[in-house]
Amino acid sequence: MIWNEAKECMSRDEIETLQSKRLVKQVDRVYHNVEYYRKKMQAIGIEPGDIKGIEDLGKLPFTTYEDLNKTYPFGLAAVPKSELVRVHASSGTTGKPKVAAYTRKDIDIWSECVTRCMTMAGITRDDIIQVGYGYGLFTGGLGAHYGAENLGALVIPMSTGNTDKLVNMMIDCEATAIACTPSYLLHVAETLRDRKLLDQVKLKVALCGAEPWTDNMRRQMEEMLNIKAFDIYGLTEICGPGVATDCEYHKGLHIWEDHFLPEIIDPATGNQIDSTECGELVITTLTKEGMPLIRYRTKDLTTIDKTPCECGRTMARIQRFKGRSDDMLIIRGVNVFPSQVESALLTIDGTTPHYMMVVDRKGNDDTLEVQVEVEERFFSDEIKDLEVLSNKIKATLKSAIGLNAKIKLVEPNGLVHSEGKTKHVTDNRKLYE
Ligand code: DLL
Repeated sequence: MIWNEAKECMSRDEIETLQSKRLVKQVDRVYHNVEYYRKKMQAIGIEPGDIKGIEDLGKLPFTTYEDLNKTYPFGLAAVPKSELVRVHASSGTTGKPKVAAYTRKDIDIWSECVTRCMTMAGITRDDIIQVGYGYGLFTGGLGAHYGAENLGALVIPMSTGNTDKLVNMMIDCEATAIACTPSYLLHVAETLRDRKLLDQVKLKVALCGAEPWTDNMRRQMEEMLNIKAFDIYGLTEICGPGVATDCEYHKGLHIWEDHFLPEIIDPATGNQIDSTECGELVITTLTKEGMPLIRYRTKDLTTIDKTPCECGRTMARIQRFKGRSDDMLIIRGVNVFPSQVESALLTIDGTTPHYMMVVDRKGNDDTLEVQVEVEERFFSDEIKDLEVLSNKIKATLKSAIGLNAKIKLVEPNGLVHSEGKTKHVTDNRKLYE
């Protein structure tokens, strides 16, 4: 089933004509309404009149996290604050969070996009869907929630944090669909198995995203729960979940090109490359009013396939991600930059700037160990001092990155000190295929 056939099945010509029209309008809006963009465009000698269609996209400047940081929180808003109705945010590097601000219409379009994704996964208004993404500043919970309500499904807004309760509600309310991170769904499946409840589950479908996952994980969850699992992609800056999803043929994730204009660039040079070659995904929001973004560098590495899909949709497909062009990690669904860990450590007396983050997956749970070199004196002092320091580091990291890490204190020079680019992360999970 297709939610919005008129849009999802346009011919390539129709898609590009619409994109061109919307791009011209969007560039004109940001130029006149957002001083930061106007200055950025003026700096490279570009005026709205120079952009006649998508063929001129490459003339426009990129938007990066640094731009969001400089203009935090509302410097890129293209409407007065009174027209904004919501903000969401996710972690930045060491600076400010990445904030997205929405008008009422932005929320409606976002909901439409999520509804399309849900319909693509076979979810209908007759379904009972549990939303197991976090509600709050993270876009997952409210994004999935509004999309499901727009579809007319019955929504159970579970959020995260209490798996036993989620499992009880799943059985009692006879949930037929679930939206949560893939690693969490595997954890839910194990809980159901351990509580011997698997035969009472009525689930048919799962919509998983917010972190990379593999076909192997898909097979595992499909077999354990007897469901079909779909991949949903999105990022806070663009709106949240619902930028793209895979259909039943699982040959890439259809991106809603009437709202998000994708391109692929070489992350090293910034040059546009053939979209069938792997590079960084760059997205321009074509209809966003609150905080429109021009050529936003997602840092996600992928390719784009514009050939028609067997499902009948004509919207291009981005392939499963090959990695990121920066060092962001997603641990238990939480975005973490090593630089956040580094600056948190620097605030603690007794630690040195030498650290290593070891990320692993035990069963289906991500683990994070932070190994930190500390000053000599702690090792000659009493064990109790080491414990105090370790607890302090743990608490500081928890507040900086929102995750509980295991702390391992290391004597000076106990970690490898490289002369070149120091490696601060060992990720033993194999999440990108
Ligand atoms: O993770 C939005 C979201 C919520 C997507 C719920 C899907 C479901 P952020 O916290 O801003 O937003 O993180 C965005 O997460 O740039 C990717 O690196 C990664 N990511 C998101 N979805 C996927 C996916 C939400 N399906 C960053 N596969 C993105 C791989 C994903 N990576």
